This record gives sequence, C-alpha cells and structure tokens, in this order.
Amino acid sequence: MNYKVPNLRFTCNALEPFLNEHTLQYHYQHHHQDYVTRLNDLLELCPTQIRNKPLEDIIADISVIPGEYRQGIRNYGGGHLNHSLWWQILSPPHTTHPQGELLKTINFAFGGFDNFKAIFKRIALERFGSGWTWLGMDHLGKIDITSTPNEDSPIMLGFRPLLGIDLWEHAYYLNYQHRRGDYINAWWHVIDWSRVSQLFDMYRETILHPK
Ligand code: MN3
Repeated sequence: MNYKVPNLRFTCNALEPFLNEHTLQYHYQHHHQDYVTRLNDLLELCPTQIRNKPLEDIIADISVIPGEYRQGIRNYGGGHLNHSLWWQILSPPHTTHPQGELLKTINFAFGGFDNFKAIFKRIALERFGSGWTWLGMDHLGKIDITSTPNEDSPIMLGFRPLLGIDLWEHAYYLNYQHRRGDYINAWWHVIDWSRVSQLFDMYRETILHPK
C-alpha cells in the first residue's frame, strides 16, 4: 500500500483569519507529506503481509511491526492517520456547534456544549510538548476526551477519533506563537461539525449493528 496525502477540500487561505495560509501550507505540503513519505519508505522494508494490512489495524496493534521499524511506523503512520482526519474535520467557518444526536450526546456526557469546550481546552492546554487532544468513541459507543503524545493515535487507546486538535507547534506557531489557548479558541470556528456528526453516526452504527 502506497499512502498519499489526501486532497484538501478548501484552499490554504480558506480558514483565515482563524488559521492563516502560511500555517496551512506548511502543515499540509511539508509536515503531512513528510510523514507519508517516511511511512511508505518504512513499510517497503516490512514483510508483505504487514504491508497489506489496513494502517488502522497496524497502528491499533503496533507490536506486529518488526522492532527496528516499530517506532518509525508508530510516528509516521500515526501522523498520517491523525492528519488525514485533521483535514477532514476542518472547513471554512459555517457552523458553531453540532446538531442532533451528536449534540445531545455531548450535552449528556459533559453537562452542556460550553462545558465540553472548556474541558477539551483544559486538557489540550495540559498536554505538555507535542501531541493531540481528541473527542473519541470507545467500543461501547461512549464518547470521551483523550489526549495522546507525539503522533500516537487514539486508536491505540481503543478510541475511534471524531475530532482532534493538533497541538504540535507547527500547527499554530506561525500564527499564534506561544499562545496555544488563542489557537484553541480560534480552532473552534473552523470545525466541520457535519463531518464530525457523520463519523459519530458511522461509528455508532458499527457498534449497534456489528457485521
Ligand atoms: Mn501536524
């Protein structure tokens, strides 16, 4: 399997003023591309039966990878999965919050949407160094907020990610310098809640009606 950076559904200046063009260009064209190139190079070195497995399965059980390539595939494979979701859940500002079942579920789990945002932000600010903060769904269909270091995927913790914020400095430093809190506040404006809801419905469906 030869992985590729997915197409962007918007131009790099489409999230202005919340995320500037420069930040998006470097993030998409260089950081994500670099993860994909390195992932493909490492997978080339692995046995065919590993290469043919879906990347999600490899990352969920990274112990299948030969020791010498394991950390690299964890980093670059996780990076590719995380960023592939990242580009999907961003969009030019058009909605400020989810609707329907997802909103009800968030309200129930966190005591309201504003409360959810406050808890999510606190956990994102507490992530020391590089990593991500996620809204994810566990194998019972329960949603929760989790955080992972570096490019570790929430899949490694048994969570399917619905939404995640990239907390590496490359995601915000050109735009916000050290002000991670300002970046988080701005990021809420460019979330594609309809896409997040689709993921929520899709994962819930696989739990309620497993094949
Ligand atoms: Mn990144």
